[in-house]
Amino acid sequence: MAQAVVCIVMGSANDWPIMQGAAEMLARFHIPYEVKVSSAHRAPQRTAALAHDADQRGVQVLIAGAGGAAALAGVIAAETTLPVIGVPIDSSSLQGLDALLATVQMPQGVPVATVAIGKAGAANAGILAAQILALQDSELAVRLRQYKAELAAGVERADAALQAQLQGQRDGSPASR
Ligand code: RP5
Repeated sequence: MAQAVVCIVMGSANDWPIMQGAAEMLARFHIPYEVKVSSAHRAPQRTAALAHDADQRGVQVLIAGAGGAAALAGVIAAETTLPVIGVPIDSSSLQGLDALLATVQMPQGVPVATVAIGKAGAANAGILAAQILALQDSELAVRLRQYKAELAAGVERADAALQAQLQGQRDGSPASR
């Protein structure tokens, strides 16, 4: 397997159904990644070591997802100069608002690029990691442009389908007879 250039870390194995979205995006763009469970609160030394050694393993971007009082992304950012993307996870009774605030409200000097809560955020974290890597990888930049074109084409198709449906309703309505 190719050397991982993105490291996905999550606070609990229970976060995987959400964080899988980041992994799927990385796979789509042919980016080798590794996935790890580590917790800022339950395993602080493991988390610090994982972040501290990341660049020596060839990692270029870290994605950290956690719920509740989510310190994971911030603790990782404290231990590395690699870019860190934080994904707040809606795993608590506060539906991720707690994790969002804990992840985004970093003190000056230790940035975490925080994305949306939950599944959309995890997918966007994968795309953002790809965009960072694409600065030094022109083939990856081409794949990202294709992805954007596919998004736009999907909107065109959805609009065409809606227009056809509305036209069908108008054609079938009593007022049009
Ligand atoms: C956080 O606490 C984890 O990221 C997870 O979202 C949440 C609950 O963890 P578990 O108790 O399910 O392991 O640290």
